[in-house]
Amino acid sequence: MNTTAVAQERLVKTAIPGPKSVALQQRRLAVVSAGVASALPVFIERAHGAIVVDVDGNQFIDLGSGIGVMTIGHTDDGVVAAAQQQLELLTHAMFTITPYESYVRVCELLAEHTPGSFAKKSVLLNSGAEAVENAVKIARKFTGRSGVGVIDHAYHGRTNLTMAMTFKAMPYKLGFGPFAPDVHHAPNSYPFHDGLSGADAAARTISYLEKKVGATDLACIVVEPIQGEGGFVVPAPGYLRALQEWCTANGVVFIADEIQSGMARTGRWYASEHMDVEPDMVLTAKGIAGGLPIAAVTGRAEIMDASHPGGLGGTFAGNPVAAAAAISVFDSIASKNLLAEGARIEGVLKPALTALQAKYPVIGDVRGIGAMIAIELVQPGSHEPNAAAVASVAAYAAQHGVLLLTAGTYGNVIRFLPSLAISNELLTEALGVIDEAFATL
Ligand code: PLZ
Repeated sequence: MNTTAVAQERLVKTAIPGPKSVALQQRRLAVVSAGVASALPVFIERAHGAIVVDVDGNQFIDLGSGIGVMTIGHTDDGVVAAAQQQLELLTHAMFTITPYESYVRVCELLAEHTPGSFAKKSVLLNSGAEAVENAVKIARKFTGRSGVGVIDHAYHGRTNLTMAMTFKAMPYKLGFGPFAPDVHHAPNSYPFHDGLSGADAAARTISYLEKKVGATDLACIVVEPIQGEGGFVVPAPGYLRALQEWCTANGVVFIADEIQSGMARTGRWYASEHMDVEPDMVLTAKGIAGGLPIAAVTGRAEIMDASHPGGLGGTFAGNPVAAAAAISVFDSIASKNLLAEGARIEGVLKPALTALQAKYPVIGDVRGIGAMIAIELVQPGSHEPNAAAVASVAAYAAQHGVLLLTAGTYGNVIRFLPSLAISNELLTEALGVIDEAFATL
């Protein structure tokens, strides 16, 4: 199949959703669990670069990249070729039965590109939540402690432990408990709302954990350097650094969940690099393999070796096809200098969104780094959330061929996490649609 045949242009041919999507939605409702909802009932047939094509032939500018997965672009030629080639050679072996080189190569690349120049080792998994689970497991084994510190507005997954670590009850947790014990939320740094310096916000987080749990009972603190589902909350400068220093002083493993913020999304390999921290463990998933499912825990060798042999694994974990795709993504980011694209995209999005903010007082905050930018919508003149405005803007954008993702504990954030392959022209065109959407509010 010629994947490059998708023209990089927006095209709305039918009502959204179109008739074929409507028909598929009927079939879906009969057999897919109601628990699996979709933000937009538009069925996607193909995609390339920054354009997604639905079954009715409508072409959308994709500003969400499947929640930050298609970082180097949909059906990237290198990823497709690597996966196709690998499929014919070896589709599965199970690394814990008989190893293969690509698993090792992915771990070498992770050791090279995650922050910190110390010796590192990795374990490969299937999903982000599974990476979080394993990170906690390893930190507990290493420290002999059980407490897990997380911060308000965090998102870490949908499994039992990671539900406990995720902040927002609806839709992630409500009625799904009881949850894994010994997980403790502490206040985060949220400059738009708390106005605190990084040092003051960190002191508040630390004091909370010291009082509620006690440092000597904490195995780890898990933080997203930029909170993803929470609404691209960028902590105040110095916040993460102070948390890390406290962790180091107290024998607590400092874990960066970079599942959404990592893999070149912010113009660095990992967002931690913007914040002057070298986490003891870094978690990677989403963008690592151009859409194939693979995830990783990478950490200081002595921590990663804490598990007894046989303690870590999983049937599909580190699958050879997904590993081949991951190697290709690492190669593309390095050889095509994709780290430069984050700054380019920020350079288009931030000024344009700031200009919209001046025009539409419903936009309370513009924030983010690289290709991870968000706007927080408020009741004009206040910091009160405005989820209704977010829903209207996203709906208008979808009707006009722009896929927008929402976020935030209060559902009042629009996040922009386009592929690094998106052109300035497409970005500008999408921003024009968003401007119209605000004008119709
Ligand atoms: N940690 C920081 O962003 C996944 C979830 C979408 P999985 N975020 C998108 C949804 O509605 O399920 C995520 C994340 C951070 C962990 C995860 C979990 O990664 O691969 O979805 O398990």
